[in-house]
Amino acid sequence: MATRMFGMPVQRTEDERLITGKGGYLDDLGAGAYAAAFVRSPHAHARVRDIDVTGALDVEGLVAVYTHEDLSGPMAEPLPLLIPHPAILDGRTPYALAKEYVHYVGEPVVMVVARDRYVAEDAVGRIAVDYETLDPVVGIEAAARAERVVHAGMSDNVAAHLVQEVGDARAAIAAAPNRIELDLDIERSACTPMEGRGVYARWDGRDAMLRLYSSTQTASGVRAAVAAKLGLQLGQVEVVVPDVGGGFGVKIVHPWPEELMVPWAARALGHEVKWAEDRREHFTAAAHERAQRQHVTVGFDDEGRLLGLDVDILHDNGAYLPYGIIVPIVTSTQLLGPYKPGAYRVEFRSLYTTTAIVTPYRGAGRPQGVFAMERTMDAIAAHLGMDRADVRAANFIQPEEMPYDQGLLFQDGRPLIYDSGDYPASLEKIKKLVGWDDFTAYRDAARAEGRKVGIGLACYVEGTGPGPYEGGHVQVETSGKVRVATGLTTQGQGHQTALAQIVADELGVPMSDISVTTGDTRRMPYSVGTFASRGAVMSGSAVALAARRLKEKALRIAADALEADAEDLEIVDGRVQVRGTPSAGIELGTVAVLSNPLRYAFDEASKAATQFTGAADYTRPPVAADDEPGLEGTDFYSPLRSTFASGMHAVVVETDPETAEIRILRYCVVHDCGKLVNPLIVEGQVHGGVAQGVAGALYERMEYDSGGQLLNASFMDFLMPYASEVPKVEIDHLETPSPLNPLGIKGAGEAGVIPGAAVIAAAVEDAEGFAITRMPVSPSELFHLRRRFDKG
Ligand code: MCN
Repeated sequence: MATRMFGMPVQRTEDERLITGKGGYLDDLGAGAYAAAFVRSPHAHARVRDIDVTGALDVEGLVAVYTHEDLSGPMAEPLPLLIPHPAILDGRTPYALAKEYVHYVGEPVVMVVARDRYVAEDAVGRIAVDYETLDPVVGIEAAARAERVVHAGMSDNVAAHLVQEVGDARAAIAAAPNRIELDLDIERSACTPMEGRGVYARWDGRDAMLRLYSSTQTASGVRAAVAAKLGLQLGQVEVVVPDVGGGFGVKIVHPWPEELMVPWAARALGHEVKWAEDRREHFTAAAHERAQRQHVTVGFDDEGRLLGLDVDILHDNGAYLPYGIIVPIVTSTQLLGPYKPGAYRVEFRSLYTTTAIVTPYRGAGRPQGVFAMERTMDAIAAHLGMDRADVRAANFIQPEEMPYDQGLLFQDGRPLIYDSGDYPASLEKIKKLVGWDDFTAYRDAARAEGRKVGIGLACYVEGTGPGPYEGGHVQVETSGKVRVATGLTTQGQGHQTALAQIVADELGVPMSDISVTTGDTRRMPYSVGTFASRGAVMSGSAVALAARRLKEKALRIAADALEADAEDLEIVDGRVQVRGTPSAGIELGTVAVLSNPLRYAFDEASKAATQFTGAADYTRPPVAADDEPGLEGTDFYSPLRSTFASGMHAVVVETDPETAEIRILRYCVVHDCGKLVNPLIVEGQVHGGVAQGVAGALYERMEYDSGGQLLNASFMDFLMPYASEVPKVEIDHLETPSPLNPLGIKGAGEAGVIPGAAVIAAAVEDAEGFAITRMPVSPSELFHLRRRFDKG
């Protein structure tokens, strides 16, 4: 038998192309396209009184200038609210171009199309917009106070309000022998992918087709939204996603205003149009996340067991909510992690502010939830003088209690049920990996030398691989090469490699014979997209099912040709053969020839040459009467519910007694994403996630001033950690297979980032001896905290 590829640490096959400059990104396309640029609001909140474009009209090379007045029909209406929810009280979404008001700095007001980007930017500079400035609403406190409102017609800034309760939490807390309250704060942050957003559109009048390229996380979502807004049928729009230099959630929104305006202008002008976001636009006009204030009240017994937990969350959702309220819903439901909370009550208010919109950023609300829960665990341990790991262990859901229903409703409205996991085993692993039990001696010895070191631990669970569905298409060429397509898109996760590994095993062909296409609606028109760590679970399962379907057909045709029973056949290294008699067989490519009445074969050796294997046979059906011609299989995977990955991080830090610099000495991860398709890829995903977790804990934040101006909208001012600041990550895996999908997989793409703020806060707290309740924490903030603590 050929080696099984599932589970092997195969090097990513796409990387050579990508790291040798052969990738094709959005801005590499459309050399002859007109360029678009946008006049964007310089104010956080204003009424647009007048737009005077005359200054731009004599700029040489200008093609067109558009304002909201040029739009009609669905294009003149607000953008869709993509994920409605009953808790949304007033769901505001932006217009493609601002209509009367602007609600954040960077909101698109005018679109300019020109010969090239230089000309377009010159024209942008000559357009005069007369604004009547209004009061900005910046930050959660200001939004909650509601002295000023963001949106006309609203009496406050509450976009959504949700309460979920299991049992009577307040009564349980009141009756508990111990009680603690915590006020916690996570600041606004954002992902900064290497490549910003971008879109390039071609309108083909001959067949009335829109051909769209977008740097998006959801090709089919963009297709559906653009078709609806432009008054086109789905079949008139094709979306192709080229190589994407990172998404991390920000490219999930569909459509972005620019993603609508570019194809709209391409059709209006009968000419290709392209827009590639610049870095400043990305900082101000794309999406941010995190930003929450949490008030936790917890009641517990003398052994540290939770009796009641009451969490009140204020969430900053920025100026609009085109993507709904996924982030605070995820925080409020997945906050519980691996624990049984006793009675639980959670309430959140999602607030409008005059700042960039908030949509999921890798981890999507979970880093905030884990921060609340894990800070609470540490506070309980401190209160009772218990070991922090023991408090956690006292509250774990046990493996034999799986599947475990937390009694809450998940973001899709279905019950939140953990399918599998072994939290006590993870805890044992992480304690061993980091040397938890030996740390006290190490800390004491370090203190004796005047050094401050601390250790932290944080646990999380993560609902991954949500539905509703994803598709797979597998096709064997007559050369024996296998083409796989799935609709979700790739931003650097290594899907080409991992999906090829799955198909290689299912079909019995070498990986080198398999190519994988993602994010192309021409190959797979129905899809959902890449987010919520769903690629491996959803597309992995879909391509496996499609390959199984194809295999069945291949064996049927081969059985006919070999005059054997299909059940006696197997596929080994791309050859269908009789089990136990390998000499009796035919190549899979030949089966593909037989599956098509034209009997057309492609000669792989000479590439250009083709040959017919005998005359085309029009008289005989290629396969069984009810089969279709061609050796292809398509299938869709649609799970019952999400599968729950989990993990634990432990960190050792050292804080400088004078400068308050925080250095990470060790970063350990135990990770359970079910069966690993490719451990090398998973570890790469964890490393990347940890880098973003460290960034969110120690460096990155979006700093608005009180007027709503983003103060650090460039890499000169936004503090991103470099390789020198990201620690070496030590990883151990636990594999508790998911019973929900055919491969036993759970997602891995967000795991690394989720406990970052919680675990680093815990370690800094341990080093310093006072509570850390606000993240990120910089050296100067730590310095001031020390002074406050020293003063008592
Ligand atoms: N994998 C595996 N075995 C598992 C689980 C996953 O081998 N048991 C592999 C998968 O085959 C895939 C990778 O790990 O190659 C990530 O898989 P998965 O967890 O399914 O996540 P997705 O494919 O859905 O990717 C989305 C996820 C999210 S939500 C964000 S945000 C994120 C992330 O992936 N954005 C990324 N990782 C990123 N990595 C890069 N380089 N760029 C981004 O924008």
